[in-house]
Amino acid sequence: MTDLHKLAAVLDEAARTGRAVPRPEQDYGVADAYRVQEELIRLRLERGDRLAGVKLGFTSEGKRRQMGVRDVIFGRVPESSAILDGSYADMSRYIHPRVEPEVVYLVGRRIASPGDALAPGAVAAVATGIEVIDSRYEDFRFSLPDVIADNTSAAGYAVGPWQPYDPSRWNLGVVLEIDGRVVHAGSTGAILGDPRRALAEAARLALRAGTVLEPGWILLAGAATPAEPLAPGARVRAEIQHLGSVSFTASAPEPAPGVAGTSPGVPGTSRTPGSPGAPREGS
Ligand code: OOG
Ligand code: MG
Repeated sequence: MTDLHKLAAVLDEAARTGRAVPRPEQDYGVADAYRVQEELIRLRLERGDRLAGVKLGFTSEGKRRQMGVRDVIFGRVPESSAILDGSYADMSRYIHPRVEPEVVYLVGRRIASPGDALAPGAVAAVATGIEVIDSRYEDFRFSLPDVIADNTSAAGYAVGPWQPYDPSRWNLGVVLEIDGRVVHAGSTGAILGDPRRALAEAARLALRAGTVLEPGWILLAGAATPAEPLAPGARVRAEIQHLGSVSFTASAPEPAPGVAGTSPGVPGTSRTPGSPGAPREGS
């Protein structure tokens, strides 16, 4: 367990400093990997962060094929990683970020078991989201335990306007655009074969990780398409049929010291002071 604590500290530091680390040499299984994730989150919460909710990963074949990993994974979404719809994502936080479109559910009641996920009011609302994933491992390469330990590469999330939840609308078109060009298109039906399974699946994995889903939390159901690299200055937009859209712009690089003038999109110019994700976490 000491080694697992050490791994959590190394991954936490990598996320805070935006510097990639080599994959761990030690062998460990999925159960230990979730322990590392829990410790990693404990370190963040200790610094004053809060949980916005949870996420699933590798719920679609497109993602599994892209990353060479087969099992569905569970991670936690820190509030400090929020990106406001229509604003800027602070690129100085990331190592080698990628973006992917997400169905986002708003949890309506406490869910302590997969059965609770089927109760009326379990989902309070639904929205289109974009997740920023940013593996803390060099070259974005990892094994299944590695990515679980690294909190499933969770690094940022944006949520569009909430919509009433209509469970009959489960197979919906999804597009991810960069600078107005469609880079990935798919269907929400690719998520677990039916995205209505996401809440029960999250509850099952949460239970195994020793936690429950709280009302007001979000759930990212897992990308329906492969992820796309995020370059500075890129404008990212995701749209899901009937669920609306969400967008943000990746902050441009800071002007070199001594260069007069500022470029549009410099971090700090367009954010609401004190908004989630505005200051770098831990600074
Ligand atoms: C892991 C995160 C996977 C998803 O939606 O499938 C994920 C990764 O690809 O680095 O968030
Ligand atoms: Mg995702």
